[in-house]
Amino acid sequence: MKEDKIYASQEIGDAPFRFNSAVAEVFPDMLRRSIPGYAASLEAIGSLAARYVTPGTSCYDLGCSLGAATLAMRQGIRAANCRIFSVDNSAAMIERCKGIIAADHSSAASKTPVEVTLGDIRDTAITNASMVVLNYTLQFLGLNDRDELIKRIVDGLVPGGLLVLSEKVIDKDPHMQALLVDLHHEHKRRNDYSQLEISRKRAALEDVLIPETVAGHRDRLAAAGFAHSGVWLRYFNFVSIVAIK
Ligand code: GEK
Repeated sequence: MKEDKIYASQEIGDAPFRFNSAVAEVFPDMLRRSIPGYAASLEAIGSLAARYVTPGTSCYDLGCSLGAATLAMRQGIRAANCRIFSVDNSAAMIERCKGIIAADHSSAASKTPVEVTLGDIRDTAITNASMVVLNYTLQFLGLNDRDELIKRIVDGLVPGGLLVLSEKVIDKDPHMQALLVDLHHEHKRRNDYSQLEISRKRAALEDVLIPETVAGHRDRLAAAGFAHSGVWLRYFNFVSIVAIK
C-alpha cells in the first residue's frame, strides 16, 4: 500500500482536490488514515449484502473508486444470479479498479459477476436493485443532484431493498461541530499526517466535499420514499446510514 504524501509536497499548490492518478495510486492508504470508521463501513457492507441481496437482482456501488465496497458486497452475497455494477467518473480510479476486480479469484468471484464502468452516477440507470452503496460519495455531488439521485435509487430498488449511505456530516450546533472537526484532525495526526498536510487537504476539499447534517440526509431519504432509515455507525463526523425501501 503506497503511502499518501500528496499534501506533504510543496508543489501541490492550492488547486481543489481531484480524483486523479496521483490520488488513485495512494487511495487505500488515504482512506484508511483519513476516514474514521472506513474499515467498519466495509465490513458492514458485506454483512448487509448477505442479509439484503435477493436472487436475480442487481447491486450497485456508486462512486466505487478502487472497488473496496464492491469486493465487500461480492464476498457477502449469498443469493444466486446477482450482478454488481460499479461506477466511478475518475478514469484513474476505474483503470485500477478493473485490475483489482480482475485479480479477485475468490469463490465469490465466480458466483457474482462485476461490471466496472467509467461514468457519472448522475446518469447511471438503476433497476431491479436489492442493494445500492454510496460509500462516502454523495458528499461530492451538488445539493440538487443529491435529491434527484436518491429519488432514482429508491425508484430502482425492489421492495425491501437497501441503500447504504456513508458520509462526512456537519453538526448544526457550532460547538459540537468544532469539537468533531478537532477530534477528526487529531485522529489524522495520530495517523501520521502533519498539521500542514491536514490544513492543505482541508482547503483543497472546500467547495468539493459539501457535508450535510444527519437530519438533512434522513429527511431527504424519507421524502424520496424510503420507509426506514437510521445511523448504524458514527465515528466523529463520519456516519453510515442504512435506508430500506
Ligand atoms: C470506497 N466508495 O472505497 N460520478 C461518479 N463517481 C463520482 C462522482 C460522480 N458524479 N463524483 C465523485 N465520484 C469508495 C470511496 S471516494 C470517497 C469513494 C472519498 C467518485 C470519485 O471519483 C471517487 O472515486 C469517489 O466518488 C469518492 O468505499 O474520496 O472520500
